[in-house]
Amino acid sequence: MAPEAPPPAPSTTEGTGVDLLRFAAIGSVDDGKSTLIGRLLFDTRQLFDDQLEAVSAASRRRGIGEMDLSLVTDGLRAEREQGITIDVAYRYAATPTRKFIIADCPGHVQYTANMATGASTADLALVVVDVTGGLREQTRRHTCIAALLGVDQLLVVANKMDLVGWDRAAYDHVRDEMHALAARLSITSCTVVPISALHGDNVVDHSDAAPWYTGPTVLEALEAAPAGAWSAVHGAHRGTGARLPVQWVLRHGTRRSYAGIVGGAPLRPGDEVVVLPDGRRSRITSVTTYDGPLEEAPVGMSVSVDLADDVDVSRGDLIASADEPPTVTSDLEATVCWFGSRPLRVGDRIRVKHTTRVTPARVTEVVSRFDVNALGLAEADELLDNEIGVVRLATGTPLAVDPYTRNRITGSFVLVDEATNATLAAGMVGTPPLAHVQRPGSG
Ligand SMILES: Nc1nc2c(ncn2[C@@H]2O[C@H](COP(=O)(O)OP(=O)(O)OP(=O)(O)O)[C@@H](O)[C@H]2O)c(=O)[nH]1
Ligand SMILES: [Mg+2]
Repeated sequence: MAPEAPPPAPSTTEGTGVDLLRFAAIGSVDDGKSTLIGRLLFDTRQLFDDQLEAVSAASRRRGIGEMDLSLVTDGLRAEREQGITIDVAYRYAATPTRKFIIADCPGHVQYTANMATGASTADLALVVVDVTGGLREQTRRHTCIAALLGVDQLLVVANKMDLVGWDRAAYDHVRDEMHALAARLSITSCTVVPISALHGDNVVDHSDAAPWYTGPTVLEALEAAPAGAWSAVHGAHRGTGARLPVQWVLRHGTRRSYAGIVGGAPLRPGDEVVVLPDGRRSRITSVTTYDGPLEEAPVGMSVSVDLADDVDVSRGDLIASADEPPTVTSDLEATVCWFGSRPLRVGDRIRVKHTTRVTPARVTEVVSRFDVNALGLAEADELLDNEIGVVRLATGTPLAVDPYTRNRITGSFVLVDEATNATLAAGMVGTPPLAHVQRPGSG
């Protein structure tokens, strides 16, 4: 099943974006992500009476004494009967100082692809770790995927502290392990909060249970985290010239205009552009929205543009700033998170969905695999389900790409199965800034 679509970015990210924080709850299955999100919403009074009534009725039906707050995001869907989250659930919350878009991701290994979808638009990852079990491989995998997707702030919770009698050593252990992981991924912002999502300690209200902890609650940390950090750090909306992946060609008699969402940098009438992959040059004569013509269209806005020349533009083409064009290539080196049940190997035929273009491709090389436990790249000749690695693809038509670290729209793609159209991988153009693991004897 397809994950629910994330809520769109506000059309004017510049200026108003500062008070909106998007975060994704990630971590291993059953560590308490849904319960924590439910607790956050409950303790900040974001829930309506009918929601509360439905949750408490369902909790009673299932013989759970207290309210099972994981039901707030898991809903009362049939899949909850299995006790796990499958789809990403998006929730919206607001406190007097900030608005939040929350993605509650599934922890189960089988649904890692849905987790990647949820994390792909996040400013911050809320990593939930069950202190009784410590960091699991899945916790590391989720954190690595979030880092590869450009998330550069971690807020970690050592959850279920009630089950270890608020033992400080158990918290220290999780904190030290997470700090080491964050450092390896070059993430400098990593706060670790000891909590009980079930009972609400240190989530919204400070708890007396851990007098040794003097840091922020989860909500305080969320309110203090820099918002929009993803785009600021990676220049998602600043690092490249303007990009307009063409979604539709609109015909008005003999005149044509090209519709899409502005990426990279604002678009203005008069801008010199190239139409890629062919490379024909032209100039933008007008930029229009439903409300009429504009002098400047900001990043994230849906617009249609007219060009000065009668060039042939189709859906899937990219209109880009002529000064700072992307790279046009049929030989793509990229980092992929592979979610296929069969291994990814050299020679595999696959379909690439990049912005509004879909093209067939062939795997020409599996360069390396990222070892989530050793935290480095190692040689590989295939990628198994849930593995992250670097591959080369030969694409049927050339693609106009930017490195993911500069533009997450033109820098990302998904790989889908040729026959079933099922999503098999999330891809990022370029190689991750990660060292190779020294193998024994490799000196
Ligand atoms: N004792 C205790 N139990 C907790 C706490 N937080 C969550 N739990 C329990 O842990 C179980 C799993 O909680 P969920 O919130 O569904 O876990 P999840 O991380 O969302 O699981 P997936 O979405 O399937 O990955 C539930 O039975 C919760 O009641 C806590 O702080 N203390
Ligand atoms: Mg859950």
